[in-house]
Amino acid sequence: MSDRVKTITMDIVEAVRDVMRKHDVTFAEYRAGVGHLIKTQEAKEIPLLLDVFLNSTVVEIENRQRDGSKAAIQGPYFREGAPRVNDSLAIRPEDEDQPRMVMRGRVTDLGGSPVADAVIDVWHSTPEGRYSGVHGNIPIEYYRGKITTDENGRYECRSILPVPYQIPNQGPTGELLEKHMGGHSWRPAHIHYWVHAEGMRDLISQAYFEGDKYIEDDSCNGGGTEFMVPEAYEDGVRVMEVDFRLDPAAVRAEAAE
Ligand code: MBD
Ligand code: FE
Repeated sequence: MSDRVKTITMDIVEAVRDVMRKHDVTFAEYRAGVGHLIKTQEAKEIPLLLDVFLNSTVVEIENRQRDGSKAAIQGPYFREGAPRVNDSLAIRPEDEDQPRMVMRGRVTDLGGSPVADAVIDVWHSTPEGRYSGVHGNIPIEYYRGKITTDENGRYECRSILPVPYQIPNQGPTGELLEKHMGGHSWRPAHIHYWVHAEGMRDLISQAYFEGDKYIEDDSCNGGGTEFMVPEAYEDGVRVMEVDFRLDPAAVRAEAAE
């Protein structure tokens, strides 16, 4: 048994009980809440629901321990096993005419020395704001890949440009955000990154595009302008220059006994 699981679970239950008492929650309301969770489960939206409300809090806690680049929310649509890519992510044939971007930058340690052979998992949505391997029948090979840094810590890879993005809003999570909470389900256009390097602390991050009105009005509380990349073009292609300064991996605690 893990003391931490027990302690946190009891605290969650107590926190929810306090909210119920504060608002005199009725039996009918309680059943409505249970019903909403059943719908969320049936729509396979539990990861989405939790990430909308709570991913940003894990990020906040994580960032207290970081001296280098800050982490951002991961969202529910990372998938393991993306292919290694060189100069471009795989582009769907029907998106050939879409505007392009080039992602590039440098991975360094806290002192600014390059980190070679870092692997950066990148993933982003289609121009309809959907993720491959998750929504519809978009084959998983599109818009996902692992980029490797060269001996100077540099990476560069092309893709199409993601667009302002509405999280799936036809199900219970959208209903909660829009109908019951009077909000919206938009996120700024974004690229997701997960940086891995030997001896370094993993970094999960995102990049937003300057000029996107949802950067500071994000349904998922995505960290705002801190992750915004200034608008820049090269031969008409949007350049997304993002550097990552990695913290060292946490020193493993020696076995206590
Ligand atoms: C996403 O694509 C996303 O990035 C987040 C944080 C939540 C829902 C969908
Ligand atoms: Fe996303």
